Amino acid sequence: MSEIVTIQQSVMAEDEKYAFRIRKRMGRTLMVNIIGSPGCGKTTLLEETASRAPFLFAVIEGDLETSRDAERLAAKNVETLQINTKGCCHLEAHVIEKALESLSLDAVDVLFVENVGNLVCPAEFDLGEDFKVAVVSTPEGADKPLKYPFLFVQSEAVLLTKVDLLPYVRFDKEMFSRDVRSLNPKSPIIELDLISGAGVDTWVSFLSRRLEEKRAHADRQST
Ligand SMILES: Nc1nc2c(ncn2[C@@H]2O[C@H](COP(=O)(O)OP(=O)(O)O)[C@@H](O)[C@H]2O)c(=O)[nH]1
Ligand SMILES: [Mg+2]
Ligand SMILES: [Zn+2]
Repeated sequence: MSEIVTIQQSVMAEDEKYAFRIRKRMGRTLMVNIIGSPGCGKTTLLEETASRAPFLFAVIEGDLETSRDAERLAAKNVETLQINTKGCCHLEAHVIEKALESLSLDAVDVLFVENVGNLVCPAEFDLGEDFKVAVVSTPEGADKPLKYPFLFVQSEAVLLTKVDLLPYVRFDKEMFSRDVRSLNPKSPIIELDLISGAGVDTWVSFLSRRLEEKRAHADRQST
């Protein structure tokens, strides 16, 4: 048992080196790691972001199989690279570093990673991102923050998607907000209806603000 723990720790320590290099390489590009269950709306969020964002972005897509999500984003003229993890339930920094070789980031303001649909281990891996974002959709139920606390502690924004379905599903929004706040007092909770697009502007403004902060920070570092 203790051996397994040791191996896991050493793999994660090794990955921290890749994450450190990626963070350095990003320069003025904001890197955002999007984490949520399968079907919560991660790809739809990126499609809607493409229609409204004043910044240019690229996406690294993580899925076990297929390049369907990459194709959806390519149809929106977003530069996308699909990673197939072939059974692995999260992305790791060494895989991201390899993927970066095939992306041209020169003209890109923001790099999104759509992580493998999973609320558990993606939260534990540093990909070299500026911050993680947790996505939950209303049909999943309001109890998810306390059941998967680490993701919500780690995330710098919490997105609640499919709010258009609130009249049809049992979702206690007050409990959800209270539980998120108990784990993470600061991060914004952004409500989204990705069918009508309601809330997407708030998400885009949040990203624009974070991009400005990143650029200001990077410029201070280089002077
Ligand atoms: N009603 C509703 N459906 C949504 C919303 N966002 C995404 N969906 C639908 O949920 C399904 C899964 O979305 P997708 O973006 O592929 O989820 P992903 O697996 O997290 O990337 C699709 O059928 C979307 O059209 C939303 O805000 N409201
Ligand atoms: Mg997807
Ligand atoms: Zn995993």
